[in-house]
Amino acid sequence: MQIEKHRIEEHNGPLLAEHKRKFDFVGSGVHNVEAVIQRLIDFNVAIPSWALGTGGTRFGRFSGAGEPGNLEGKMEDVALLHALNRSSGAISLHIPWDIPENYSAIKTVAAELGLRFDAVNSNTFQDQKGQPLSYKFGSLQHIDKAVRRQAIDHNTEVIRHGVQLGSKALTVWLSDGSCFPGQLNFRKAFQNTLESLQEIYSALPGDWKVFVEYKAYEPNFYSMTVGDWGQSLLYANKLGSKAYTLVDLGHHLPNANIEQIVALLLMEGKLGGFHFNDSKYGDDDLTVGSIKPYQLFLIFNELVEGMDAREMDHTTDLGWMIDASHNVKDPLEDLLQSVEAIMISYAQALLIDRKKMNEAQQDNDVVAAQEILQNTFRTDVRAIVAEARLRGGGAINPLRLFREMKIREQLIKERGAKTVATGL
Ligand SMILES: [Mn+2]
Repeated sequence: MQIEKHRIEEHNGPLLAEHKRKFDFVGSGVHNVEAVIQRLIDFNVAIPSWALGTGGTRFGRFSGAGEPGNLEGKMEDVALLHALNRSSGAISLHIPWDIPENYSAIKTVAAELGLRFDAVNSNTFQDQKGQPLSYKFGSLQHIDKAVRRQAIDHNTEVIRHGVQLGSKALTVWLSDGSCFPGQLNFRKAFQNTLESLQEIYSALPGDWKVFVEYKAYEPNFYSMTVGDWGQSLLYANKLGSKAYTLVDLGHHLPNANIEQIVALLLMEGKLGGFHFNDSKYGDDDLTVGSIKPYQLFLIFNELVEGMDAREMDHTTDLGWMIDASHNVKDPLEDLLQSVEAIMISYAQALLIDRKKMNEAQQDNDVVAAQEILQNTFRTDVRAIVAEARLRGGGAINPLRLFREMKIREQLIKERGAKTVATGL
């Protein structure tokens, strides 16, 4: 299904007066409100192809209904989100869960829906049906050259799919590591992984990037071969100028200062991409901003400050993606909430008075610095975000319209109650 323009206008009409009242109030206190709105209109977050179905845990999966059963259906879902919020105009494909069978047909669908293809993601953390060699003891790090070869070939195949669709980046997340002391020679595991990544790197087209994603633990619980940002940065630096570190918010040990990591990676010109989610304990893959919204704001504060210091384009110079799982919510509603949380934090970060912040830091005025951050964090910018959405042709309240239109019920009617999206 697609959402027609008039349906959005019918939704916005009765909400306009109240929206205007709120926007005028918050907008009048913001000196650069027009510039902020333009930045928000330009900003887009990619939706991964595995986020359109209900996720699961190792204990079970409780599938929803009306899930997209193929890639076209997943693209249709992303287009629904984009029609509602105008900030989700890209899809990130996971290979082999979503191998495009007919490139030109898929590209036509994307063009019709107004979507572009974001980074492509490889998968050497599972054995696929009919796969000759197993990744049980790792992939790019494996002691057996033949297993490494298989994993390298898979990554170059993913690049080939991405080239056909117009993607410009490969994201490599490895589950490689060890579960027990003594299982691995750390140095050899690193070197095998580096050599494998070097081969993958050499297959990258000239205008491509490779993102090396790290994770502290799980599925390996003693060591991860790309376990933290330092290790990822080591690989990225050794690989070359097309290699970057990718930060996934859920992939840190508890209480890690992610905003500081972001600041330093940006300083080094080595932050490439970002996976948004939230967590209470580990890699919980919860809705963005649902647990620690202040942390999300502090991260965006560093992102904006760091990107501006390097004169980077906020929209295109980093890869932005949501990486979450939806065990108890409708995936589309969850994604609308996640995108909204991202836009709010981004808007707030754009409001920070950098001159005053610098002065406070130069004066060692700790109190003033905290006041600047917290006054901004406590500013309700939702009407500014809604104004950007409105000007872009979206809904004032995407979630409310999703429910008013009974979109999930319509998808169930079209697709059936028993469809299950490909994924974990
Ligand atoms: Mn991730």
